[in-house]
Amino acid sequence: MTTNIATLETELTAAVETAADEAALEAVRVAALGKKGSVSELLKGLGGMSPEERQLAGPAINGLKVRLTDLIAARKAVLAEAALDARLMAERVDVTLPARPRLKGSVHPVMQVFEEVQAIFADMGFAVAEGPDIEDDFHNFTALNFPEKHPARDMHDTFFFNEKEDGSRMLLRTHTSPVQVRTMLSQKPPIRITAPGRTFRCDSDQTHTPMFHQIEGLVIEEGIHMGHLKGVLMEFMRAFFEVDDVEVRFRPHHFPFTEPSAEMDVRCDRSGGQIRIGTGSSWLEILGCGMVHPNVLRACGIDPDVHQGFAFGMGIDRLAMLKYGIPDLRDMFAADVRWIDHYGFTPTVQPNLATGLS
Ligand code: 2NM
Repeated sequence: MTTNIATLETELTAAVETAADEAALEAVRVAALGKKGSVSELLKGLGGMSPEERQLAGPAINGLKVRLTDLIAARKAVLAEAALDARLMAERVDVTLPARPRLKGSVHPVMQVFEEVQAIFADMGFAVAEGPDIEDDFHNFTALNFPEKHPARDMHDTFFFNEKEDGSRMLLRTHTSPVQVRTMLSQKPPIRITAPGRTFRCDSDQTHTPMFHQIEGLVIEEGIHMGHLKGVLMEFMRAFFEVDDVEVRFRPHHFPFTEPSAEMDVRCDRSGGQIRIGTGSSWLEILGCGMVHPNVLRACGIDPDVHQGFAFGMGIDRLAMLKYGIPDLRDMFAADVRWIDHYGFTPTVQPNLATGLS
C-alpha cells in the first residue's frame, strides 16, 4: 500500500511537471483528484480498511492529496505566466510608432461641401440648425402652406410610416424646411440659420436617389426684401465656386412656402464636356428661393406685418458633383472604398474662408 502511494506520487509529480500547458495540467488534475481520479479512489478505499491499516494509509493518502494540490497550483501559475508572456510577444504593439502617413478614412464629398457651405454662411452670420429626419405632417407640410389633401403632398413622393391609432402618420422629411419651422416656433427674430441634412423622396433614377442632402437657409428680420436675398446668394456663389464674378439670373417659379418664388441660375460654360462656372453662354440651375409666405410666418407665430424673411434651398449632392467633377450620382452612395479613396478629402483639414475652402 505504502509503496503504491509512493509510486503514484512519483508518477503524478512527473505528469504535473511535464504538463505543457494549462489544458494538459487540468487533465492531470482530473485524472488524480477528480471524482473518479486515482487519488480519490485511494481515499474511497479507506472505508474498507482495518483501523490499523487506516492509521497508516490515511495520513499517507491525504498527504499525497495535499502535496499534489499544491504542486498543481504552482505549476498552473508558471504555465499561466508563460501563456501571458507568449501572448504579449505575439500581440506586441509599439504605441510610440508614428501614425501611418496615409490615414485610411477620408471625408465624403457631400460632407466636404456641407462644411464648405456652412463656412461661407457662418461668415455672413448664419447659425446652423438641425432637426429630426422623421417628421410629422404639420412640420413638413401644413406649417409650410401646403393645403390639406393638396396634390403637392403626393408630388413630394413622401415616404410615410404606418398610421398611428389616431389616424396620423409620421414621415421621412421631404426637405429640411421643417427645421426652419421648428426654429421659427422656438426663437424670436432676428433669425439667420442654415439647415443642412438628409432628406427623402420615393424617387430613384439616373439623377435621383431616395435619400439625398439639402441645405436650406432662412433669414427673418424687419424690413428684409428680395435685394437681401439676391446679395446673400451672389456672395455665396462667389465664395463657393471661388470665382470673383458670377452672373446669376432669377426665373419666376412656384413654391407653396414662398411668395414670390424664384429659381436661381448661374452663368456657365459647357464647351469641352465640362462645366465652368462664371463665364460662358449657358445657364445652370442652382437653387430655389423666395420671400417666406405670410401664411408660413403666421403658422410659426411670426406677424408678417412686422417681420419678413427670405429662404432658399439647394441640393448638396448635385453641388458636390458639379464642384468636384463627379460623373454619376449613384456612385456617391454605393459605399465603394475605391471611389472614396479617389474623391474623398483629408479629414484633418477643415474648410474655412481664411485658408481656402478646398
Ligand atoms: C426652397 C426654395 C424656396 C424654404 C422656405 C422655408 C420656410 F420654412 F421658411 F418657409 N424654408 N425653406 C425654401 C424656399 C426652400 O428649396 C428649394
